[in-house]
Amino acid sequence: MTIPAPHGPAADGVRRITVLSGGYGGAKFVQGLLALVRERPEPVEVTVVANTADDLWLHGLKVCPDLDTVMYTLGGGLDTDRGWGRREETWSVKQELEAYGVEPTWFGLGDRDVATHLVRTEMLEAGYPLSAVTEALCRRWQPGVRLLPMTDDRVETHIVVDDPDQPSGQRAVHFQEYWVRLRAEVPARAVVVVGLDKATPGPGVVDALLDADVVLVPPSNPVVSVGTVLGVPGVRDALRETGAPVVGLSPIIGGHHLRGMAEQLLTALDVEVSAAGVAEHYGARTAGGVLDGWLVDSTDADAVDRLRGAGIRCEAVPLLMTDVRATAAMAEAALGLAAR
Ligand code: FO1
Repeated sequence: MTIPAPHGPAADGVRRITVLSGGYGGAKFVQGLLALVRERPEPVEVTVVANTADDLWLHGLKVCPDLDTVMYTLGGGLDTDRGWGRREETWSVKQELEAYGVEPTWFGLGDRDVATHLVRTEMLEAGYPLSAVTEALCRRWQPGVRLLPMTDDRVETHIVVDDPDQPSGQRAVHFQEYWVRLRAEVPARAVVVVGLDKATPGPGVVDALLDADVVLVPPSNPVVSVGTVLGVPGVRDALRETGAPVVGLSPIIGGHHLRGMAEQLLTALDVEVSAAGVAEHYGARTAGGVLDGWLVDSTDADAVDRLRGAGIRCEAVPLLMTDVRATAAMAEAALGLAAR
């Protein structure tokens, strides 16, 4: 299927695009971006800086959901119905662990997926940093982008929830427990990203931001995906310093997220759950934030004037990633806004 060649200036000089990404939303956006740039006469290199704060140690294995979701999605190995893990998956290991009564049973690793975690854990224990591990795994999957962990240091998002059994009345649970076991059905009182303040950007991350011609912020979760990438010390500085325009796409349409738990987490941070609220949360670069431009969905056209007043270039376009063609059109609109 051919994507219509962009009607913008063909040679607009964009050679390097860097994308800050979480899991499935970010990966789907990059699929559309790759389809678009592959139609261009000159080669374009896409670098994805992915969130690693969803990571967890499970049964002695290091699991990196967002890195794996980007790698599997772009490498053609993802189960697109689930939005995570491998297609054609089997669950014998999970069933055997349950038979042994091993917890947690609420988070399942597929048999094929276990191999990824075995390779990663083995390499980490041999002393390789997560960035080298990711590069090695991508040699098999060929995602068509340079996939960089936001940091090689250990960071983990924990969510504070109510717990009457605790003297404080609250307790912190790992993000995966909040999302997968609690199904984000209880209020999130706070988001704590353990280790983030001491983390350093992974190899290549700062340069990928400084050397980019365009930086894109896809419709990933603004708190536990994009927010954590922005929270790595040095990343915001690089975004403020880069000569590249920084353009984002709203993950909130008509006041709601499409999937995931952005509404709950934005509420925990007292951020307005709207296309404009997220953009203002990221902030205009001219006011110490990170955004030059922001795309909102057509249904949120009322946000355009408000954001322009806040110093953020804004346009309303269809933002539903229904298929690669629709997503490519979103990517084209983002590049178009960046070029203006
Ligand atoms: N999500 C679930 O809802 N249930 C699971 O058992 C589960 C297992 C799992 C294993 C590996 C992996 O990479 C992702 C997995 N996820 C599961 C999804 C995960 O919670 C999400 O990919 C992100 O962390 C949130 O965006």
